[in-house]
Amino acid sequence: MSQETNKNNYSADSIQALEGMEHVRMRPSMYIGDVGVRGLHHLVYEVVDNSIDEALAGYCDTIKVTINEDNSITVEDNGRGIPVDIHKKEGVSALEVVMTKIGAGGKFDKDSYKVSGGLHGVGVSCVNALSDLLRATVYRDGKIYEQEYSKGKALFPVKVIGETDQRGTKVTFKPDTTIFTQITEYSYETLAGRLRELAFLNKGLTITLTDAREKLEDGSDKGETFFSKEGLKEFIKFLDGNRVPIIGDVISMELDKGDVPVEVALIYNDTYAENIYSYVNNINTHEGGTHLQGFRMGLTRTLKKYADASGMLEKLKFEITGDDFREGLTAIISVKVMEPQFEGQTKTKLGNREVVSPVSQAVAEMLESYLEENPNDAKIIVQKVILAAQARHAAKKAREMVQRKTVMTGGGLPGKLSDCSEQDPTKCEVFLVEGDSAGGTAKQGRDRNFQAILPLRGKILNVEKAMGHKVFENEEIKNIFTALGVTIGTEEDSKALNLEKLRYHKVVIMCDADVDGSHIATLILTFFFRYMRGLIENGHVYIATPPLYMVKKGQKKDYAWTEEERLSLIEQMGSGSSVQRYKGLGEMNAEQLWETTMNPEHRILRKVTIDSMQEADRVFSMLMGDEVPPRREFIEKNATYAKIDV
Ligand code: 0RA
Repeated sequence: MSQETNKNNYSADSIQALEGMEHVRMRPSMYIGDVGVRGLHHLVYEVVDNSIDEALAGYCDTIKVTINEDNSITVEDNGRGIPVDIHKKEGVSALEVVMTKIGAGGKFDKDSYKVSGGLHGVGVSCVNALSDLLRATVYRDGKIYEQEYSKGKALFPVKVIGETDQRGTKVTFKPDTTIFTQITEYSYETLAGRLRELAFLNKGLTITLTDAREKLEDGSDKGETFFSKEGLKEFIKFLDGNRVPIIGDVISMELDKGDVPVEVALIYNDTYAENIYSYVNNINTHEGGTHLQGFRMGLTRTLKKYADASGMLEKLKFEITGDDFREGLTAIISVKVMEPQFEGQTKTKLGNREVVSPVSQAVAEMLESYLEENPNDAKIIVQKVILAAQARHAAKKAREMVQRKTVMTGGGLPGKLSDCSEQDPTKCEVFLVEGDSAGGTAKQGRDRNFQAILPLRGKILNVEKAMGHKVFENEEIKNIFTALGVTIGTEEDSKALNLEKLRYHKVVIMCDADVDGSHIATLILTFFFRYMRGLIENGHVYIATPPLYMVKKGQKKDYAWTEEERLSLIEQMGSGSSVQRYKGLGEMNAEQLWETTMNPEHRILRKVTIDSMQEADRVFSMLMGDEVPPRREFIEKNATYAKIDV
């Protein structure tokens, strides 16, 4: 909904406004994206955003979020309190206007620097419309005011319920379960993730999360406090905590260029991966946009200038490209824009052209002075860039070899691939199987009409730690590329992924259900994450889940995937049953493997999705990095992909 529409709605009469609330209830997805997990959590963010605005305006430094026992949510801040005086035009309190008129927001305060706002920026009235019950409590001018609403309609005029010496606003709402039908429970982890992020993005602000549904051993509620003194600098340390930095410290800065406040923090680590996160008004702009463009320009221009002047490039026989400056780079860029224009498929791409130059100037200024003051770090960065350029050059050659081979041999499929007979990719599946022996069993057990098998020998290359050209020289990886029919790299973009010729719409990773198996699955996933992210994003990647046990009695046998299932099967079959623990795929015969793990009728396939890029990246870097102890512990405690598999 555009700003214009908001204003029109605001000045419209109350009948129309009521229709506005009805419309939200009729078409909730138009306002909050969906009525699933995302939409449910979005309600919280929408309310929190109002308090963040109050903090950005300089009147509030603490926000408390509580998941109550009945799964309602309370958001409380210590700001000025939403005004409760009678709104001249509407004839009701300002609080009621904010809560019941679509698009009223905090807009009646012209001076407020309203830059926050949820992805859809719909305001708290939408939350109200989608709540069974919402209670607003305002602490202001020595009094406590209260008003309640149901499905967006006020139940009574604002009333005074007591006296106070506090200031602030408290909103409690219970999502309407006739609208949020599939998912009604809040996830502590999801809320914690977003609130932690908001604390990093708004330094100095204290945000607490309490989960009253869960008691700790001492009887208190589970909870956390998020506070960041240094903002993005600490955010980078959090994101890159599992990687080894190659420069002394995080480079960070804050600059106000023109009307655009810019905050940037970056570090170089010893990997070859690029991780840049960008935000506009606290919203993660997954699709990038003009601020990211400005960041890249500033970074490339400044580093190139420095590298040229250093004389270190003299022996390099080819040009350095933008990509080369971003290998091993982790960066966060956060800008505040008064009237952001969001574009792109998921409306997370900033379109405002006027943002490019302030950002690129700010980044250039910051980097220039950093490089001057830290010549050792500057040298390390330039050396890293040169290595990246050389590796890219080598990778291009290696890739051309792979692709030439594919073209020349007319599709030249890998010898190890047992292909299926079906030609329509949408109906085809390929199983990437750990080890030749399990591969053999899978080959016997499969339905050859639509299921192909590609055995992978042992552990595949850890791409997180390998340079680009090594990746394309790796036999197993070359096999995956050619088997899938996927190519990467065009003249303009060396990392562009071409999925047009994808030969299978389901790519299933099938590994042992043990620690080694999940390690291998993670290696393959890391490879997809870094080199074929589109494959995951388009929902083509799955994980097969072989059973852990077979319970048998006489001729009767059944399989169990969990401890509970095992126990319940033993109970069902009664005395005399025996249990076989499957340590690996190799212990199953072809028929068992088909029945339990490959047959679409019975199998459990888990689709891999990338819900939170940052979390996925943190998990991958931890699992694949040098730091062994956290990795072992994590693999042993979790299914490896717990965090990326939703
Ligand atoms: C506009 C004006 C004033 C307060 C607020 C907005 C306000 C809104 C929210 C929403 C959640 N918490 C909030 N806290 C404050 C008051 C202006 C004044 O007192 O002069």
